[in-house]
Parts: sequence; C-alpha cells; structure tokens
Amino acid sequence: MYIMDDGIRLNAKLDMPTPAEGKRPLVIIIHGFTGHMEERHIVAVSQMLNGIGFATLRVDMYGHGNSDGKFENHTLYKWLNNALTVIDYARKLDFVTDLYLCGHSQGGMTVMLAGAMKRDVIKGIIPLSPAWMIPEAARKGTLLGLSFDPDHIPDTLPAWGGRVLSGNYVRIAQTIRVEDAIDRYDGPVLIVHGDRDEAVPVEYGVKAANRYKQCRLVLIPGDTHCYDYHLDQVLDAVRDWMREKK
Ligand code: FER
Repeated sequence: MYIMDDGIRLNAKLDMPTPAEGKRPLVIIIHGFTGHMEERHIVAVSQMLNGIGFATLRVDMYGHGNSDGKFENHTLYKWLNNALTVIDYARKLDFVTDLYLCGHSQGGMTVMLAGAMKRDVIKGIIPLSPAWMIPEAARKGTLLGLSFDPDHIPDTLPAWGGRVLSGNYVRIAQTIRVEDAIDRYDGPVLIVHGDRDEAVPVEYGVKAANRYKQCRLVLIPGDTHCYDYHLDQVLDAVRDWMREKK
C-alpha cells in the first residue's frame, strides 16, 4: 500500500499481531540511509513486535525502497516530512491506541527529530544505532568518508554503492541541531547500539542516552551497524522495553 505525502507515494506495510482483532498499540519503523523496509534487521524487529501484540507500520522513505523520489534528491527535511505524514496516517487508524516510533541509523535520527516534534502524541521512541552525528559531520565537511569544504559544498557527492547524493543533502543537514530535539523530548527512549559499529560510532549512542531525560541504553558487545552478529540481543532489548510499556 501507499501513503501519500504531498504527491509522493511512500511504500508502506502494515503488519498486525495475532490475534488481529481489538485495539492495539502501533510502532512505526523506519530504515536507514540507502536502506529499505525489507532489510533483515527491520523485518526482524517488526515480526518480534507483532509477536508480543504490537501492530507495526514499516515505511520506505523518500528515494528509498519502493517509494517515489530519487535517492540523489533525498534530504533530512523530506524524510522528516515523510515521518510527520506517516504519524498522522497512523493516528487515524481506528484500531490504534498508543503510537511508538522506531528507526535505524538515519531513520533513528529521524525518529529523534519527529518524536520531539510530535511529542504530545508519541508514547515512546526507539532509535537503533542513531546516525545523529550526520548534522555535525555535515558542518565539518566529513560525511560518507569524504572530506569537503563545508562552506563550498559540491553539487553532488559520491555515496555508497555507486550512488550519487545532492549537495543539498549536506546543506540541509548542516541546519539541523539534534541536541534541541533531544532536550525537547521528555518521553521514554530506548537506544540500542553495537559497540563495534563501523558507520555510526557507539559514542553517539552513549552521548544521546546521557542527554535524554528518560533513556535506557543497551550496548551490544562486538556488534556492527546492522547487527550482523547479535540481532537476537537487539530483539531482546526492544522486547523487554516494549513489554514494560504495555
Ligand atoms: C555517514 C555515515 C552514516 C552518512 C550517513 C550515515 C550521509 C547513515 C547510515 C545509515 O543510515 O545507515 O557519513 O552520511
């Protein structure tokens, strides 16, 4: 199915827990940079949540997966608008009680920002290995393993896997202050981060957890950005935290 965001089709999938009748809490799940809703770790989190009574809504963001838009043209503002639209869509589903946000990496930063903006309607957020160093790195000119002049941003940048990214991605990232979103969010937060993350240094998970007012931090020893070794421990961490919320 598609959720329309200002003329852009966002590919989305709603999965219900079994048994499916009755009112349910729902978790919106957002993938990372270059990712999509069918990635192993995204599907695993979704299925685990369905197994403990939560509906899930996985969404491909602008320029990713089977949603509209070109990867090259995606920006954090577009993803933020996508997230706000998906939250509004989910709030109107008649079976939904409480609403949670879960996101991996760039999707983790997105739920930190969107959660703060919608803090009156979001019951809790789960940033997984949140890539919230992106704005700071954009201001320094050190994104994607590249080095560039942050005051003279190239029109395009080579991204992973032969992809190209518009310089506007960097210009927009430079304007975002994730710290403000952290400070504005008073609800419960669960951060999960592998301590051998090759894409987002684990220090960022620790720093965010210390700054949030109500945050549980679960570090996964030896694990990578996409949890190649201990995905089961990620699922345990999310399961334990969510069970306490029901
Ligand atoms: C970067 C490092 C990590 C970057 C993006 C990420 C745009 C995001 C990773 C993810 O979402 O999985 O330098 O630059």
